Amino acid sequence: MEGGATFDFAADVVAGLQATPKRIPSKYFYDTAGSLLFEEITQLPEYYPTRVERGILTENAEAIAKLLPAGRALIEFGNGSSAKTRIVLRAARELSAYVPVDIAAEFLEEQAKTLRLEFPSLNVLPVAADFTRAFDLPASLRTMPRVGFFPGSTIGNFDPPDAAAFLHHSGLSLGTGAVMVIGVDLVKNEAVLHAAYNDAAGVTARFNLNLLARINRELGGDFDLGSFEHRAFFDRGHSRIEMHLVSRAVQRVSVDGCSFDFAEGETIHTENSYKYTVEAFQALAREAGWRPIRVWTDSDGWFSIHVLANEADAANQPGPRRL
Ligand code: AVJ
Repeated sequence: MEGGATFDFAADVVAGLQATPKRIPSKYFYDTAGSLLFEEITQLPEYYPTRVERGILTENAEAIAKLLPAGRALIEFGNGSSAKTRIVLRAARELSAYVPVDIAAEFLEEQAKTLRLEFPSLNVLPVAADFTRAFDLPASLRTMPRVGFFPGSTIGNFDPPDAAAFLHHSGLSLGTGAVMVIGVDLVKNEAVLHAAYNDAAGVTARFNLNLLARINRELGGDFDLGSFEHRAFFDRGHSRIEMHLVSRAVQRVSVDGCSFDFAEGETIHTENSYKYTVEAFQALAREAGWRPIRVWTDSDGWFSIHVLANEADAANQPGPRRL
């Protein structure tokens, strides 16, 4: 997500380091180095979400394809570079259009070219936009029924009110009658969660510390990477993994002409990754105007793929709803 027009890296870093407690938004993990490290994370034995979600998609590709009858447009929140996109595109024959929506316009175009070669009959129409806000779809989609696709439990990076706001906005962008297919990581055994964010090979630690390296590279920061360490833990009260960078000593760091003091043990909060129960996620979706119509999980119940329907009156329906 480098160079996105609506992201102001310098201002967000300075404001976040001036705040108490210190924090930096997790969206800044993904420069080129960070994106490569995340790719590496998805292949780690401890990092189950990518593998398990891919399994659920593969097993249920036919059922998902039935949600995409001829003439529908598939709108992905994200650039569509993943193997998961291909599982859906391969299963969904006769899709009228595939629309990846991402802030990073250049990467989006590259991905679109690759997909056009792989799927010559598919109309790939990338949209460069910040999908956390309402955005306009290409005019050619106006008459097509729409299906949103938001895999990867990326929604877990939003605090629940922001997740609800995202779902509400996406409902407005996709329109009444739209369907949303969304991957959501689930609450589970704490040891499994802990290991997924504290891998033995230390890739997640490098991913977290790359944020400081990126600040040094792009904002002229002078972080000493050896003076900070990775910490990740499950906070059951908030139902989220928190990632932090912990200062190993009293130190002063300067970024973009501003200096910041750290106490020994003080942290920069770099990420929240919320874990839901199926019921809690469905309640959030309902609040945001979507009606849950299907959910699949793996046999361990570690990850979920939800299908939601955007009905004009979904938020106002009384009583328990059909599943
Ligand atoms: C891309 C947000 C789904 O929260 O698991 C992986 C990012 N952070 N390891 C997640 C992440 C640390 C990931 N998401």
